[in-house]
Amino acid sequence: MENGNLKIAVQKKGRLATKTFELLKLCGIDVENNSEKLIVTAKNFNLDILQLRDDDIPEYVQDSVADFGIVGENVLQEKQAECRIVQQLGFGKCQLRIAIPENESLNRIEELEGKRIATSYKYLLKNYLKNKNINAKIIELSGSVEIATSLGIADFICDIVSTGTTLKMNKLKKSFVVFNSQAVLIESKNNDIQNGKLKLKQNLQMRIDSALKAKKSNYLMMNIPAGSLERIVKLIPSLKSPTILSLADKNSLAVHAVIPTETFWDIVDDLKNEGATGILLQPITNIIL
Ligand code: PRT
Ligand code: ZN
Repeated sequence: MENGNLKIAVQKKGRLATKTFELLKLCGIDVENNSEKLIVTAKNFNLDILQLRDDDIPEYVQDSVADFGIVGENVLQEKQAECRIVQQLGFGKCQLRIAIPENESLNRIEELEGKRIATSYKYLLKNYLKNKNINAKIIELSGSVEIATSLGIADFICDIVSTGTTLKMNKLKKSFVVFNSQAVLIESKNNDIQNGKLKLKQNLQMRIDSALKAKKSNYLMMNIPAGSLERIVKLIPSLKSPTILSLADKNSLAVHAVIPTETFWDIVDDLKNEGATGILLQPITNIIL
């Protein structure tokens, strides 16, 4: 469907779908999340959203059917598609791990030698074992990998782990990390794109970048005694120089700054000790530096 719209391939249903649509919303893109349709078109941006199985996303992007894709890095690397990672997106975090029966132990990587390991991630596991100089037999399964040891078809498994609950339920425990993954924004390595689309692509990329930066930052506002200004400015890990505003009360000032969210609780006691009052921390939707 060539209509000049930018195209992004996303997971139709599953662990990445909700967060992906949330991200588009944070980018100011208004789109109906109707998973029954293959393609939905944004209402206020020239963007078609292709809703697919996650396994198909790398190929759609590699072949330039979609200009962008959002997929787990585990799937991207497993498929070995010719795609470039534009950005890590900070959600869908998980690990591809070796897991073993809970009553067994695996202390050294060399103990994998000669073992049978069941996985749906044959390529990633093969690469990992090769780098560690281990010869093991990879049993490729397309699903339900966690029951392979109890069925006796493998000694260990290699599967995606997030909370570890699935392993526990199957009397398994986690061992070595084969691959750390999260959702990534990908594009084709083929740079052949029309000018109009390139502008749309850059615009969407800027919106995603700004939404991700905003997620990590908050807007800090407070009133301070004028005499503490120098010391308080030193305490604030501001993205840019903080804004200082005068107040009707000449002995006080208002200070506003964008700060990394995780630093707030580290500095709040020091701010209070310097006399800061009315400390407010506000969420931000977008940041363009
Ligand atoms: O239908 P489609 O093919 O699109 O989806 P899918 O079923 O293949 O994938 P889906 O929706 O399960 O996962 C999509 C992506 O989310 C994966 O490729 C990973 O990048 C990421 N992700 C994050 C996970 C998990 N967390 C996760 N916990 N993918 C799978 N799991 C599974 C895992 O396979 C195991 O069965 O959840 C179980 C383990 O979870 P815990 O929390 O019990 O440890
Ligand atoms: Zn899948």
